Amino acid sequence: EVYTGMQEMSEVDENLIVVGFSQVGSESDWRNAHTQSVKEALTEENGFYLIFEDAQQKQENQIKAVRSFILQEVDYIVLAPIVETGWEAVLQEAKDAGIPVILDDRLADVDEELYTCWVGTNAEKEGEDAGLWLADYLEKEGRDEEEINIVTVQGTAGATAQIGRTDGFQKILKQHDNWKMLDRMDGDFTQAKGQEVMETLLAKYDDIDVVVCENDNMAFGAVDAIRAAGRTCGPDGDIIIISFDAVSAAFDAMIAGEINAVFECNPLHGPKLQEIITSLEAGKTVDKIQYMEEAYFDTTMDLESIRKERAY
Ligand code: GYE
Repeated sequence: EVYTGMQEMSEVDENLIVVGFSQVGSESDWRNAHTQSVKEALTEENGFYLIFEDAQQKQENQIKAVRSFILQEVDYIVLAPIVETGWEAVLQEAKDAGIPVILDDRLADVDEELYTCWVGTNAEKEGEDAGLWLADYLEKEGRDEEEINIVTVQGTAGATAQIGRTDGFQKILKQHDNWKMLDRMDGDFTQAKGQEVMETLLAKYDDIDVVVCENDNMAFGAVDAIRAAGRTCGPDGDIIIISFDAVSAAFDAMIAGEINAVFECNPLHGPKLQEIITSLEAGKTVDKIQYMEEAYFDTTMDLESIRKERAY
């Protein structure tokens, strides 16, 4: 049961740890897996009372949610900030109220006194890994001297995952004089926007060799746009597709030969949050920055077997 409505707060068993969680939205498969993981870990059975608020991709809704958590005097606030900027005031309010804030998934650009710790992904490393993979792939294909035209379908502008993946890939791009970034466009991490942006890019450029999609759902949209334009992609097609997240549907797309490689972003943060809060309750200190473990997958691997072992 997910609770809303302040008057019921007095009915909550006082032995439970009350956590207010402000989620970004439900823009992607990754996000849905992330929500589910948090809901499955912070249960009454495990000693928690979770107040879940979906901000529908709007920062103002997240700010409202954090303020309502403060009014409800929750024990902890978990915040997945949609973008990095604009959090100073409301997080200061939480601090003044004495409520610890755990940043989750994305970072907030605030004084580090304003949050207890952060759990998430090393997005910059993911971007770099994607660039290194591309260099290796092109070399194996005998195309390492060729002029390579790249476009990026970017995640929500100003979100940690967007900034990191863009910067990380750019770092490797700069090491290759023959790689050219033709364009970067915002696809807001959704499949519909990814498709729309890819349609625009295909209309604008007829010589795209590589599409970097900053999450899987945008990659699914991009693949649809490429096929609708009568073009081909994947290992046997003429456009290389690189993506991030590694949700289950991305394995289908790699197995179907539509996407070349996916850089994993692990959404299963629930157990980690449970562990952090339990430690804090016991008066222990926790690491300020906590990265999830991540791998990458491409079509040269035994994807069917790998997928069987995976939980999302
Ligand atoms: O990659 C994307 C989601 O912030 C890491 O947000 C997260 C990203 C994830 O919408 O699919």
